[in-house]
Amino acid sequence: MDSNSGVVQTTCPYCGVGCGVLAETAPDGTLALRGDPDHPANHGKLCSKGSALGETLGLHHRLLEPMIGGRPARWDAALDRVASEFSSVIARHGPDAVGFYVSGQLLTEDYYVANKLMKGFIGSANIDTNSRLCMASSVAGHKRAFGEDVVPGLYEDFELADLVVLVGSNTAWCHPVLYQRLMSARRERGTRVVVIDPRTTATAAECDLHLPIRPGADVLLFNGLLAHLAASGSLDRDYIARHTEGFEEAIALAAADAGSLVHLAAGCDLDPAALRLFFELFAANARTVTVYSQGVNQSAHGTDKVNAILNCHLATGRIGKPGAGPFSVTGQPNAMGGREVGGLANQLAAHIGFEHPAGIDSVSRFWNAPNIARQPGLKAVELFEAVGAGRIKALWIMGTNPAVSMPDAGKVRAALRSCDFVVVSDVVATDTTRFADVLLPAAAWGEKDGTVTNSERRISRQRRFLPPPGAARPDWAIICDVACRMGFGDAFAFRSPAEIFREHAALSAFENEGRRRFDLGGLAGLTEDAYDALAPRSWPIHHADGAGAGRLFGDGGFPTPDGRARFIPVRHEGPALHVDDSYPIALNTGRMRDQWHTMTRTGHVPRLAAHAPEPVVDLHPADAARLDLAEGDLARLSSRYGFTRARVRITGDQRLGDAFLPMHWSGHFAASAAAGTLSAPITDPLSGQPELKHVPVRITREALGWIGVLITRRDLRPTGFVYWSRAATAGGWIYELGGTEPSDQGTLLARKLLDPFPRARLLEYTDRRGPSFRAAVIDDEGAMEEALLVAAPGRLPGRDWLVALLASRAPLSPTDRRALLSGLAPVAVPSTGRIVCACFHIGQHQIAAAAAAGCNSVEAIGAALRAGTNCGSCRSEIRAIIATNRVEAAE
Ligand SMILES: Nc1nc2c(c(=O)[nH]1)N[C@H]1C(S)=C(S)[C@@H](COP(=O)(O)OP(=O)(O)OC[C@H]3O[C@@H](n4cnc5c(=O)[nH]c(N)nc54)[C@H](O)[C@@H]3O)O[C@H]1N2
Ligand SMILES: Nc1nc2c(c(=O)[nH]1)N[C@H]1C(S)=C(S)[C@@H](COP(=O)(O)OP(=O)(O)OC[C@H]3O[C@@H](n4cnc5c(=O)[nH]c(N)nc54)[C@H](O)[C@@H]3O)O[C@H]1N2
Ligand code: SF4
Ligand SMILES: [Mo]
Repeated sequence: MDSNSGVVQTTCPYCGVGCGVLAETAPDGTLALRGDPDHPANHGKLCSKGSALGETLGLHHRLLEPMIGGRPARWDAALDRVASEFSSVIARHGPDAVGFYVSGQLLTEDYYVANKLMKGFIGSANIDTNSRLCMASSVAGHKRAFGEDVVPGLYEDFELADLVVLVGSNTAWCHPVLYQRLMSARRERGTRVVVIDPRTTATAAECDLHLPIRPGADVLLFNGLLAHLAASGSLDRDYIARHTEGFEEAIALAAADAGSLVHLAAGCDLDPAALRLFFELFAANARTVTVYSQGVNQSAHGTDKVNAILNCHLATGRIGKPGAGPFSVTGQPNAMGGREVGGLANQLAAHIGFEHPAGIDSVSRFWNAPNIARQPGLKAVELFEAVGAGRIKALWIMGTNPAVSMPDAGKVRAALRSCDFVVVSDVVATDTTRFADVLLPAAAWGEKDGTVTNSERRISRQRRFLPPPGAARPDWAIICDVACRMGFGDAFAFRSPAEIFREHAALSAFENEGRRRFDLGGLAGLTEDAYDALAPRSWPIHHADGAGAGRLFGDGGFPTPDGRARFIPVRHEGPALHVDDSYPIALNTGRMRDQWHTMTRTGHVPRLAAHAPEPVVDLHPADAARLDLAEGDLARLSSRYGFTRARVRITGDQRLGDAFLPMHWSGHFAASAAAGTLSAPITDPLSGQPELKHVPVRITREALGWIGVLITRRDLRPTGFVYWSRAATAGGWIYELGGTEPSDQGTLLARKLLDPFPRARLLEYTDRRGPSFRAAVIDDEGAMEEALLVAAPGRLPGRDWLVALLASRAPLSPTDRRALLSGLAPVAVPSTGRIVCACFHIGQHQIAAAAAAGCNSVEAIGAALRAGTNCGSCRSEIRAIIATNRVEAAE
């Protein structure tokens, strides 16, 4: 940190790319954030979410003081209460009657003390993390093949590869800066890119070959690839012989499973010629990187999917070499750090598991913790089942929103409601904080110090550049205070995150002797100053100085007893649940470009909301026709577990029979749109990761009698509506409303939203012929404070000008007032359409107009409108709009 100039180097709190961010405070106190040109992950670039970080620092919904039973309390009282309830449950029912559910949003230091408290001192391993929903299959796959959870490669490999295969990864939206690094390399050196995803994603829109695979068929595909590599003489026999075990069994099963190309293509529902092309590309390119994420992990057979991919890399010796390797990209900012400390219930600490008593004894001695847990604990889905069944009586949730993000989320909410004692540490109010008996306000990004580890094992500092608001405190300090009150003061007397980090580093090296690659021994003696100045470095780190490690396993040396990697024979199984007459559509869930998870932070930023303002379910045209659904209809989706509602979008990007729903909308942003409510709590038997990418659903049309829009400064959670969803806009919110009542009843219902305002401030107009209703609320300065429009479906007037009036806060002219009542804009406001470029706020219609006027490349659009010239996250969408324009022009 350069304290003189007021520039603080920190790390983005969103995805696992782990981009460096500079936070600069000007002399007048204003804060500016930008990409850190010196950070090796991003070299100064940020994506749309990273670029908007400055807009998330407001105090919207921030928790500012502890609460007990919904009432403000002092820290002392709250901490005493947590410690005494946990201690008393443990005394009465034993340590396994309590649980922690933590998160990859936590910093390594927070994570370390939470894990140490539960496993070392409470003596139970019932601490699990949202990484169970995210990375568990990759962890299990790495451990089976390599003996340890290690990602062998570096980001540079994306740039050095000749072929990059993206499997179940919408990299363009979910790891955008890394994706842009790949795209620059592709422009410079012609890297071939293959995308394996059932959907035509933004990532698939820009590749050499897209394989729209049948959901869940990845094991079959990679078994087919392994068989092809063997049959075509593309194996690295030397690497196999010197560094691996089990090849013969794996190839035998793969060949039998895959069968002929025609059989294989039918199983994967792919064109045999495209499949062959992929196999040939893979066979021909020694420099191949295979990137994978949730399309692989979030599956009932996710671990097998991971190993099917690893088998192909081991068989070709393409591992840990420049431009070659399997690459599991991590989701959350500190998914990797959580794995390092042992945050998963089936790991103990520092990459030591529960398999060997010697390892457990070693940690027990290091921590001086005779009461250490000796068995794995409950994994997330089991943990919440135990809460629901009353076996877990006290639960502490930190930095995650399981009421929305867990599968079968309705049941999770019921479990939380029934639990005797629930503690939640969060930075804002969420759907989960509603269930808290004790609510603890945590310091947020920018307000706390610590470290995170990104997908390439690189540890970076998050540094504080703001004071925590109100009484908010960093998680590590909260956890240590509770531990002290439970009588474990000696082991939790940490005064700083640096002190915790030193202990974490020392544990990683303790009695290690080269057995575990995760080793931060070189950092165990870091001074406070050196910790403050710590530059981003990849582990293993054996020396205090130096650049950190490079690639691993290029010349074998796997952390298994014999130093060899394991081939794992795997057989195709497919998804756990099948579609049938009652639930005929396979629902896939995942991410949108500009929202982060349950929208607790990104949902409040207008320019991030504009890209996807409503919960939308994507359907293939033929499915929509079969289900009698039209574009923009409100759909009801139901699975065996629950139901949600979302708008219909009809798109050829979906496979026939599949639908896609984003995972982001919670009860804070829509009436009932949480994807987790539909998802099945069915898990991979090895990793415990739930199958979030596949659940059979039924989709029907809600016969809406009316629709409405409320444009307002108020932050509301409306009740009594069949449908509402909201999106942040400049100066307030836009609420979409709808109901199945006849439209006059709908008007009455919607009109109630205006009850808080005195009649004198209302302008109202009911059009009996329509019938439609329009109203506006005028503030003391004569500006529009709120506007409500209600009409029959398809009859709502345009609202762009009302949104502009809300933002302007200017007093209304007489013309504006007349226009408010007539429902017609006083002057024609050109509609920008859905926002595509979040950085410069450029909409679909503007890009289409520029394309029609002759801008026929992404570069030309950039020159004309600036769209796509900053973070680049929208470049593939711009390309798609240009292509559509070309088709339309040709017709
Ligand atoms: N914008 C944004 N970025 C994020 C996040 C966010 O919330 N928003 N979250 C971060 C986190 S925590 C994570 S874990 C990552 C996730 O990053 P990704 O894994 O890239 O994201 P998802 O959209 O969950 O899923 C990826 C793709 O898997 C595909 N898929 C579904 N089923 C299958 C299948 O059977 N086989 C194959 N091959 N593909 C399939 C889906 O169609 C989807 O396009 O993103 C991180 N980055
Ligand atoms: N259907 C479906 N469900 C999914 C997925 C899917 O693809 N489909 N993906 C899964 C995956 S991969 C993931 S990672 C999860 C994510 O799911 P969640 O973990 O539930 O998502 P977030 O919204 O990131 O929740 C993080 C919470 O931590 C809070 N927070 C942020 N910083 C801090 C901090 O420093 N301290 C504390 N105490 N709190 C903090 C935020 O305000 C927020 O409420 O969702 C999973 N659920
Ligand atoms: S790619 Fe975007 S979200 Fe991910 S770390 Fe970088 S700036 Fe943050
Ligand atoms: Mo994740």
